[in-house]
Amino acid sequence: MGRLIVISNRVSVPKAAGAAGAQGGLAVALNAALREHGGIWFGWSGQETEEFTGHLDMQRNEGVTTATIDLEPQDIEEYYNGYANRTLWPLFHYRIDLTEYDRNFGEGYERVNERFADSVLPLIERDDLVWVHDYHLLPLGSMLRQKGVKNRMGLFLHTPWPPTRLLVSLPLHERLVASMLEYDVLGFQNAEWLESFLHYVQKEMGLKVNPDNSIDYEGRRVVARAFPIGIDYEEFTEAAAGAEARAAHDRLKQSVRGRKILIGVDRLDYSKGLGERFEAYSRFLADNPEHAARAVLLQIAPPSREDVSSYQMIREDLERKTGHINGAHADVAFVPIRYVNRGYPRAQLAGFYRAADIGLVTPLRDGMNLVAKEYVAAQDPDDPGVLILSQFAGAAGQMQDALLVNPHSIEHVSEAIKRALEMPLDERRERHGKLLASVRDHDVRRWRHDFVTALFGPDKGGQSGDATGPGNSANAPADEPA
Ligand code: ADQ
Repeated sequence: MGRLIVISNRVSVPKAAGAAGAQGGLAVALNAALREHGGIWFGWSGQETEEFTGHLDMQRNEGVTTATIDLEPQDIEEYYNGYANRTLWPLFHYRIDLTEYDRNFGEGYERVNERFADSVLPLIERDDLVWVHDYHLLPLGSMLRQKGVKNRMGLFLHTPWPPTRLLVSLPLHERLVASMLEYDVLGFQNAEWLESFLHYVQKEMGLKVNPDNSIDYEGRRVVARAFPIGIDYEEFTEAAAGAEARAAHDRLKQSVRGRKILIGVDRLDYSKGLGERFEAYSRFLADNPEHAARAVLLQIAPPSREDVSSYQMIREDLERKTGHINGAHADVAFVPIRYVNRGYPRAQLAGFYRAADIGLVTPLRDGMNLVAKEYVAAQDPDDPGVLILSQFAGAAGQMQDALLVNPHSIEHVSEAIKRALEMPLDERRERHGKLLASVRDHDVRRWRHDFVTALFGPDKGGQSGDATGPGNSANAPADEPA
């Protein structure tokens, strides 16, 4: 059985057990997959070097081998800040108004993908399975093929896939998508993004999609499927029940002195709909004076991609809105929005979620959104909070028992907040029970099991012929991370 070669833009080096709480569920899941199958996690170190050398920094931590390369400043500017985060990220989140089409970005993207391919090539052995992650590395598989790699290779896209009518605004879009068809497995977060991808290959490339959603391309069969990602349910519920979470829960509860708590936890990103959320909260305060002084919105938003100007703009916009709303509604002993720009250890985050009466998850567009799932997993089942979830998050398909909202409508979100605050205990419990079952059943272990099984292919008991997606793989073994 082959090893796994996981390739992503950045690599998360596994931490010792005591520090495990600092790692995200995705990193934990990929490290578990690497421990089980053996192999290497390869990517950019996050470090800058004056001139690219291709030097591989190999490390072994907690049973997992990582290999990283440094990139030079022009690579980081054109590939990472440029094509990945100024071109593909906004376009894939339906924001062509923010999408920058710069030839240098495209060239830098191809150059860095080529550098990734050259650097990882000597690490790949004959029977290895290659699992590439995300929009940074779409053409990597085709570059590896050009260098003679015949191994099974798969790509999982963590973001949405945009509708064809938006994607065609990208120069050289045909070339980008054709390069993706060199993978054996293409994984998307949900049926909607998968459908958009299949629409593109049919309409723009004239390819036929088989009834099982596979695509025959240049003599090979490419499997395209939805693999909805989940959280590490066990790890998260354990963290939520621990002492660190309880302390964080109590600290937050005491600080609000009996007021209801609404919580938002998002990377500071325009796709997360934070400005619209603040406006909806402001509308709620104005329309419901009886609730206004009895609720607090805690918005945790660690800055990300600070070298990109649209991210600087959203930060300024949110600071202005917070100041404005707090100025209008605050009292000497009360501030309606607590806006915090920092990260927290996962256990503390779990405690904050548990303390909150409402989880406010209102992205304008999101591949999946794990915060919605974490919020549900952290609740007290006897007295759970209410999840308000954007209908445009990939998670909405699996979380129909949340209060689903259109995040663009401040009236709609404001009404949902009121409804959530007034929801009777029976209804809260019923909704939460169904949501919890779905979060538990579609956890990150099942996600990686389903993807790796598909990557093995039909000869090795894989499910590549199964068009119905992970919803049908309830028999997936609950394989434990080592
Ligand atoms: P993100 O856009 O980063 O991920 P999300 O799925 O919500 O979005 O994951 C964010 C993670 O960061 C969560 O685990 C959350 O707990 C953590 N986090 C956020 N703020 C934090 C803070 N202040 N302190 C500590 N932790 C914090 C991308 C896609 C998503 C997709 C994921 C996984 O954009 O749509 O769900 O990948 O595929």
